[in-house]
Amino acid sequence: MTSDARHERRLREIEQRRQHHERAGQQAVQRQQQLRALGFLGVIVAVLAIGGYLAFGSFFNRPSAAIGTIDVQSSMAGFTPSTITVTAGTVATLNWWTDDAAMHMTGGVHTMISPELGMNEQLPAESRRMITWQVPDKPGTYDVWCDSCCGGKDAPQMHGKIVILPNNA
Ligand SMILES: [Cu+2]
Repeated sequence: MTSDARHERRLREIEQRRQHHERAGQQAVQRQQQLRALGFLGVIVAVLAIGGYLAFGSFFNRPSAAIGTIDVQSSMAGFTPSTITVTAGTVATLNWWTDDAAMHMTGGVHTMISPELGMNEQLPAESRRMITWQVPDKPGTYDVWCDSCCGGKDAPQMHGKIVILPNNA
């Protein structure tokens, strides 16, 4: 074998090794890019999952019989709205609130009283209470009143109505 041929072969070997290294390098870069893409996808999935949980989590966690939250304000004018409607046998959530100061009310509270419904609740001045109420399974229209301000039970404006609809579910 001539020295030229040996030299030639040596050059070929070097070139092959170089190409091999290059391919390995490219593959490593591709793997890195794939990993990065996977990581990014993972972040997107996590964000969607967390967002979905925040948007629907409380909804899914509600008791199946729950209806929407009912806002009720107590004031010197009585209950606003003066009639609330719920469904028998469901869980109702009342968001009960007042802006009134304590000095206008006996004991510093508004009350929500309905002996027929076993209801006797108090709401401190300038506050808000969430009441989770298991609505009794007795459809009808019930009287409810506040007995701690403005004449109480004797004053017509201190009365409201709770309408319990039959549960057809
Ligand atoms: Cu009151």
